[in-house]
Amino acid sequence: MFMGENKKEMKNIKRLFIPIAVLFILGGCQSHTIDNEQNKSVVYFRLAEIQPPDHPTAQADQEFARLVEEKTNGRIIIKVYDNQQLGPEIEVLDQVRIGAIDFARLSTGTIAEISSQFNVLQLPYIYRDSDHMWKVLNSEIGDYFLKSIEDKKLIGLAWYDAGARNFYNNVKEIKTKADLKGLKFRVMESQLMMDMANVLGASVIPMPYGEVYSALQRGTIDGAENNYPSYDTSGHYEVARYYTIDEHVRMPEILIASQKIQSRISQSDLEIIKACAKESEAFQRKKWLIKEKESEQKLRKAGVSITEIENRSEFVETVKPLYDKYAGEYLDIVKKIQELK
Ligand code: GTR
Repeated sequence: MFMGENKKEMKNIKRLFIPIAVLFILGGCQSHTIDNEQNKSVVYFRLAEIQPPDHPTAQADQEFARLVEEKTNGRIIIKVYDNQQLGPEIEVLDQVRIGAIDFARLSTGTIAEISSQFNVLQLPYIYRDSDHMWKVLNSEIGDYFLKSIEDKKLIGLAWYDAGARNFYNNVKEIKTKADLKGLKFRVMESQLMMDMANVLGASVIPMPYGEVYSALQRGTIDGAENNYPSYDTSGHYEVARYYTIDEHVRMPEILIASQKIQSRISQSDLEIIKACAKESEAFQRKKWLIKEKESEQKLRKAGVSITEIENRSEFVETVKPLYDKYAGEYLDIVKKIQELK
């Protein structure tokens, strides 16, 4: 646990009072059990997704919801609210914890803000490549992390792919670490990501995903960092045309549920939900690989300048001190991850 986490939680609870009240008024009724025409009892749930409908994670949420409806014979209906309709990720996470939102697909970067050990899963350059990351997520390490959020009033359901994150900006081509100096990048509201960009020499401004496009337009920031599909579907490439492939982190996505859902469904339906979530992983990974390629092609056609950093050793060396700071307590897990072949 980070020191001061309790204090932070108190602040979060206060901060959430108004949005939650509004949510209960506007949306609460949608998650009540009702009778449909066949007089069958149906439970409705809401799933929060920040990405737009053409993004692979949003498509996987839909697939998950489809599977749940099919496998429960329509007893459980999950409605996906994509495109940030239910708010920024940090707030969605708080609301899932108190049960105001039932499900969410989030970045593990967001989860790490309430469970610091998640930083291990997104340490810069911890994975050799995508296959290595998936071996970790599909191993007992992945299972351990999904289970570990039970003490945060959450149920960890599944992992989705988010590729590798890369810097982009609207000032100049980045060829070396030194080129990052003096540029202001938006990062997620994640302490690790702030530190990572700082040690690489960049200035950082943490802000919600939904504010990045206009911040780039206004010049509040010079750039941000994300994977190909997000850079594409957010439209950020229209206002920041230099993309630098440095692959500083692989930050998996996670599908979670509120533990509060358990009061409204049977244990056997919960097991069905868990199985459907796991089943949707393969669907998402397939969609991910297709979209990553499509986005890259689209961006190249649109004239985006794409620079691959071939020798990443100066990046890898510079971020090493972050391992002690963020994984000092979890070096056993770091070792297990690194040794997994
Ligand atoms: C995306 C991810 C989102 C969000 C976003 C961000 O890759 O899918 O969940 O974390 O990055 O940068 O805020």
